[in-house]
Amino acid sequence: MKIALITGITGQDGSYLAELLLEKGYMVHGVKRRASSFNTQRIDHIYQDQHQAHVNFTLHYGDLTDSTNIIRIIQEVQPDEIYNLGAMSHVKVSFDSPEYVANVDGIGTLRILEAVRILGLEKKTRIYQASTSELYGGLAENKNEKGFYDEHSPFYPRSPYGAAKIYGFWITKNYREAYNMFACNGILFNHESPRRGETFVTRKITMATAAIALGEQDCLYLGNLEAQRDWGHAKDYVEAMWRILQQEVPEDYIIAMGETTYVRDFVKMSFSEVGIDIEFRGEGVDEKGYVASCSNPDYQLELGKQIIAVDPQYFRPTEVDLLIGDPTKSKTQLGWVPKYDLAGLVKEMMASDILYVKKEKMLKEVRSSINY
Ligand code: NAP
Ligand code: G4F
Repeated sequence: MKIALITGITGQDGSYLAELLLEKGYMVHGVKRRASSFNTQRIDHIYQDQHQAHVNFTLHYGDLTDSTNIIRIIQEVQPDEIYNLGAMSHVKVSFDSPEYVANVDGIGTLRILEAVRILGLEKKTRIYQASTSELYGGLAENKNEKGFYDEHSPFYPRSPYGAAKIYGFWITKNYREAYNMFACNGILFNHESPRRGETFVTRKITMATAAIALGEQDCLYLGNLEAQRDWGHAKDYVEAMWRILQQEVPEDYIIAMGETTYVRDFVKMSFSEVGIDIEFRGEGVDEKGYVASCSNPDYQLELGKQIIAVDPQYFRPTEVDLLIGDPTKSKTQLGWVPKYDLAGLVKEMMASDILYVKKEKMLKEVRSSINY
């Protein structure tokens, strides 16, 4: 039985990857951080099953800033595969905590690689590093002749997050070349799901769409509506991570859908999914979104009501304007075929967030009806 160790197992990707590897018969170990309140919501369903004999799932307390802890966990687990997904992953927040991001996302990667080397596991343990399309920085002149970023496009990170991740990328490649380790970078473009953190733009939009439709929120405030992203589904992307580590030769791969969409259009798609059409008027910070029509009898939205506005607090000091990746190498070499398109992703996220907001609304009503 193969043994996998996942850092960042409590995150969006970690939770889907854990499910995938368990399905494939792996023994899965995960690193979770100690927190003052529960932080395992995304994996509780797996954890609760662990007492059943067939579930091989173990969690270890740990942190990527703590070398001795990382060495001890890897020594105990003796993994065949390590997926280093742990990171402070929010680009905007990285401008507030640049040193912490460098420590976790940059040096944290080195700690994993060094631990494997110190323990003499270079031949046994394969390592996946969660690299990112943020490395490209969205510079138009760096796209290839087909208009995509590919595995040869130059990097130009535009945030402390991108700068930390570029160290993670190069140190992974260096350890592969210097010590012959099976260490690979997955350069993943944005991927989302109903488990996406609530402060990333897609989830912020689908949660707010549900809350506005159900009368629980008046207006959604966003930052740069002009940004364009290549969005896929996290479930498809963790499958690619696994495929990267099953190859004969270690290499780096882009994982992307090859299509890009404006943030503004993601808003329109989310509302349209629940029968509400939005019309945008105005420009820059004055741009606003209004209800143009509402065909869903369950939602009582007044026509012409303003429900979207721009709030400059969500702008970044330096922005990545446009990302679009070329998945040719991953499709041909890995045989990777995504099951979701953007419409399918939005549909799933909206269905999930409508249920979530309905449940929250019901709980609020129950709580307010209890006379303490
Ligand atoms: P996520 O939901 O933010 O999850 C990040 C995980 O890292 C969480 O489990 C978090 O723990 C953990 N973590 C944070 N700081 C840590 C530390 N100091 N030590 C150990 N663990 C720590 O991110 P994701 O979307 O699943 O992304 C997974 C990885 O892929 C990240 O490295 C991200 O940078 C990278 N990536 C993501 C995308 C994307 O579009 N999703 C694209 C490219 C690359 P808590 O739950 O305790 O916070
Ligand atoms: O959803 P986002 O915060 O994701 P971002 O910055 O692209 O980063 C994500 O993808 C990277 C891969 O390219 C990962 F490496 C990283 O870990 C993370 O998962 O923002 C997407 C775009 C940005 O251009 C942002 O300026 O949406 C724009 N945006 C507009 N309004 C907003 C908002 N972003 C957020 N978070 N919140 C807003 O209100």
